[in-house]
Amino acid sequence: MHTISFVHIADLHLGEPIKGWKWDKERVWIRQEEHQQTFKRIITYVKENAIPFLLIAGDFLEHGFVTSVLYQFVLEQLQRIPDTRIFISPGNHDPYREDSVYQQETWPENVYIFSDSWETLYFPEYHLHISGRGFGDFSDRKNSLPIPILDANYHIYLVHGDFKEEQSIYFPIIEKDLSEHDVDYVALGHIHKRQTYLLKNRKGTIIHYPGTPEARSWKETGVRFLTHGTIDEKGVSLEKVPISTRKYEQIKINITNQLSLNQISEVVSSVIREFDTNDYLAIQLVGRSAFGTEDKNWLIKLEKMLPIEHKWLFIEDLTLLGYDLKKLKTEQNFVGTFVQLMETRIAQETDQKKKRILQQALYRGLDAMEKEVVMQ
Ligand SMILES: [Mn+2]
Repeated sequence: MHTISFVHIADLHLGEPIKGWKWDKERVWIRQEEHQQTFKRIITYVKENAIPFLLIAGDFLEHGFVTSVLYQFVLEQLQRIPDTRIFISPGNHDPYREDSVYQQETWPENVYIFSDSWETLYFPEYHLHISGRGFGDFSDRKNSLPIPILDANYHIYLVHGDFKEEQSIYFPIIEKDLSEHDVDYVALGHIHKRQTYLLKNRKGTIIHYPGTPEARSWKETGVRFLTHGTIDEKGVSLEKVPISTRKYEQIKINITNQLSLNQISEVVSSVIREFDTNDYLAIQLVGRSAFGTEDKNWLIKLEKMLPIEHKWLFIEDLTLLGYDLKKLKTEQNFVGTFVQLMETRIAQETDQKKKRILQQALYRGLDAMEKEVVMQ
């Protein structure tokens, strides 16, 4: 029996305007270009590994944003792998509508685009059935599955949808119904986070979302992958192959205990040195600090003090206003006594974890007392 090798991707959203861009508009084209580079790299991977099947599980080309330049680019890429059979199951962002690029443009012979009803194709040399369906429009509440094939050797479903979400308006896929099918692998798209499910049915069906190969939002941090799968008599195995061009990383740094700009820059620098100089870093400063109120330009000053090899930093000040402890301490009242007592205890504490808890307790106590004053 043959071993079937395939690459499964989804949710490229090529053409979609960049969301949450944190740098100047003049440079947003760089990010757009990176999404295309990622697709190009996927095609190169398929070519170099002579993969016979490429499965694209929807949200491939963003509806309404596919310019003729983008279409030409995609076409040229697909033409680089004429020996690979390419299957596309349109998603809610690239539905198989009359005004879609899928219906309006011509596609190479090795590309098969599924319409809005299930179809099953058979490849005798691999003993493989592939069933697929696409969105006909921007939403689809009605769940359905293909007609099961009896005695099929290998069977793959390719579809864009919401697994386990029975009320979804984006093609619900019901676990119980799917369990009754003798399918080896369900290649899904829609959820941007990579995930895999295993059904406890006869074939031990594997259901898989590869996630976005290039981050589309700040929720999609870290390295992104394509999925390289194989099916043989032992079953399905999946390999994740890093494919993203550049990573988004979101970092929270607590600066409560940093009292000078130098101290803050040291802490921030040591954190960002852990990351690639190529990464897009969104840094959120949290904790207690009075810097923002005392110096309006402090963030600009801070940025200038950070390692210059990191060119893509975005620093956001989310700190809460700190208290002027020196001043409070001198007050001859309950607050002054409280600050004095807490500072003594913090100074005496040698356990770093307990020290942090005491520091938090100091600020929470001050918050509570402040509220009480307002209430009186
Ligand atoms: Mn998507």
